[in-house]
Amino acid sequence: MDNRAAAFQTACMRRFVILLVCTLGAPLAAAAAEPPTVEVWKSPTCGCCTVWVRHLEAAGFQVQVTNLVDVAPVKQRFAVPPELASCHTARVAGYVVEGHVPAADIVRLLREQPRIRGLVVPGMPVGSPGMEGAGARPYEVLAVDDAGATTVFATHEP
Ligand SMILES: [Cu+2]
Repeated sequence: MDNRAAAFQTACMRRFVILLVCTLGAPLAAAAAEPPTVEVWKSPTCGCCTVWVRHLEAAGFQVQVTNLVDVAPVKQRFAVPPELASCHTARVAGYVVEGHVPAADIVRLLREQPRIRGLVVPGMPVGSPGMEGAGARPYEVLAVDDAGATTVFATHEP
């Protein structure tokens, strides 16, 4: 290949890359501006679940709620370890979100995109979003990896 052919090929390649960035970049930028929809499964009578949904909406998330008398099969389907379970289960961008996880931690999850199954707040700690009230105590948001092992993702003080 002579120099001119090589230069032409490089120019073509550069144009191709620019085109690729332009076509892929626009929808990605739009996606970044608009947070993805959060799907939530909860019991129809769960009050704290509804307050948590309102908390997500107030933070700018679109939320799609499915009411189910028995949420356990959903937790099983998304491989939420039973000992880490809470009242409601959610999915966003392929991650599972179990329990009263603050919206700010979901925003961080979507920004950092760690290789984990999702985030959980086991039980229903008083002081977490949707569980406001007297007797708030510190609680942790845990990251669950694909093996079901946990690490602390965030700690929240009352
Ligand atoms: Cu709850």
